[in-house]
Amino acid sequence: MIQTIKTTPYTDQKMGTAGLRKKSQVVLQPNYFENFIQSIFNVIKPAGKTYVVGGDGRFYNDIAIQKLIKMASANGVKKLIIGQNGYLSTPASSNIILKRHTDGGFVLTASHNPGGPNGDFGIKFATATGGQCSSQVSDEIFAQTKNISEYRIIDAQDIKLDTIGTQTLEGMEIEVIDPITDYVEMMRGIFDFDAIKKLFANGFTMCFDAMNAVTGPYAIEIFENTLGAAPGSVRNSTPKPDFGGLHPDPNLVYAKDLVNIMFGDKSPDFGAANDGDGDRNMILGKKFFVTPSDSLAILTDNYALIPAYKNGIYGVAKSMATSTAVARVAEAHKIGYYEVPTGWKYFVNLMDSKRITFCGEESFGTGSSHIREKDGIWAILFWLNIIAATGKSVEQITREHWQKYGRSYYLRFDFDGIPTDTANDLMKNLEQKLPSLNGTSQGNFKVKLAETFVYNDPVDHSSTANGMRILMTDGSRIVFRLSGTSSSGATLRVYLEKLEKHDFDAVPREMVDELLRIAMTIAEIEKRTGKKQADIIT
Ligand code: VG1
Ligand code: CO
Repeated sequence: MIQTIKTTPYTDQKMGTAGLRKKSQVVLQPNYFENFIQSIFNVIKPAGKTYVVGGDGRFYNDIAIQKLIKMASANGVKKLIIGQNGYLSTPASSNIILKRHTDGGFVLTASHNPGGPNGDFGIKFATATGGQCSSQVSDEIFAQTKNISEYRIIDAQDIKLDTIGTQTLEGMEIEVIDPITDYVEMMRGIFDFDAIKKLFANGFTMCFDAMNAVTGPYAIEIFENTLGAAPGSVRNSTPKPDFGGLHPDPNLVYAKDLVNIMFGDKSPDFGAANDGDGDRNMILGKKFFVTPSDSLAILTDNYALIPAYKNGIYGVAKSMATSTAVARVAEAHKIGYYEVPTGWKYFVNLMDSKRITFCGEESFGTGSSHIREKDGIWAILFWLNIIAATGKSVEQITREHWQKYGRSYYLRFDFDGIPTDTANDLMKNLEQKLPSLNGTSQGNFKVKLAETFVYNDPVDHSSTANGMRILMTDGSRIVFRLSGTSSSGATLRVYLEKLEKHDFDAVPREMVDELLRIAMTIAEIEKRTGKKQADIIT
């Protein structure tokens, strides 16, 4: 039976860089989740339509998914395609949206943010493109959340999601699918699985850390069962509601067990990790770390080694904050090159219009037009395929890349937990200062251009401002942005890049030290936030 429940609005349901992301305790407030879902429905008019539903298995996934199912039925949805037990990685969900030509999908995740009652919860909403909804759509949804007075839900028992098959709820079809099979098939269609199988058969070793999040079962099936990596190559492979206390963000700080393994004695040949919902990746070799910006450049440079791309690729795109390494590759290969604001949704139009095939972000995100989200396992298979095809190690491949194109030393400095007003004032002050910086000398650098970054989408002609950049005459860069994924307070991100043509063995932190001092001074970071140094450096 359909129930119409009266509710009152919350004022903080604005989506950020990737969906809605909040503290779990905020989402647990009465009707908080329901209000948000009904607001989406009010905008997308879901009657008669089909959606994909899944999540990364974090705390509240199981309860939220039941609410979502019952609300979808009450709002006239024709069909839901749901991952078994409510699990789907973000890339697997995007694949199913496209493969089954659905009208969109929901992934219940706060991505790389920690989970559990004291962690974060979130919702990513995708359209029929397979990518997350545009800012225009999320603005309309936000407007709905501020005016909502009721929502619709079916009063029924919980749906069983543990068995594959089809059932109905008040006329709505519910198809529970294996979340892994379609994804493995897609990967098999892109990469040379036989070559990678041979690599493992010849004794190649890897360690993949699923960080107790959603990609564990995908990784076991692909790396161990299909490609023959030794049993135990995948660690932390069982998704847990609190990720076993891990912070499922694949970087040198949070994936530290994997880093210790890869930098220890007898390290495997290859190391990798994914984030909570499986769209991010970190790549490591023996005692060697590949920055995500370099990874994007290296994958692009080696596209011809991959069966699906060997006949040529369209262009490549990166988020503005990502290092310029891939720009040099695009120039060498004479392919299109685009810089977009931070957030995967900005790549979608470029992929749909065949302007780009590959894209990536400095935040451990890499992907291609096989779907409309970044894809952690895709990036790892790409690296394995390159290694299988060339017989070279991760370090060799990367060093040869630097020899050819130069090395962009690159680090991101995050200043966390800043009061929102303080952060906004800091950015406003900086913006006013930018014009006066043009042409000035800053230490050993000379400013070529200091500006607010504005992206004009070539497809829908929308215009988006995101962050500020100071470009130096030697190719070095300083970028400032406020995070759009923090669940409380503000995070200031300062991205530093120094291009080096000859010295490839320096310590990145030392290489960017002068740029950091310049950035701290120009933005008055210590004076305004009281912080002498960043909280996290990645
Ligand atoms: C961060 C990253 C951005 C990424 C986004 C979502 O956003 O910087 O590159 O697209 O997270 O990633 P922000 O606004 O906090 O800088 V995921 O893996 O959470 O979907
Ligand atoms: Co993610």
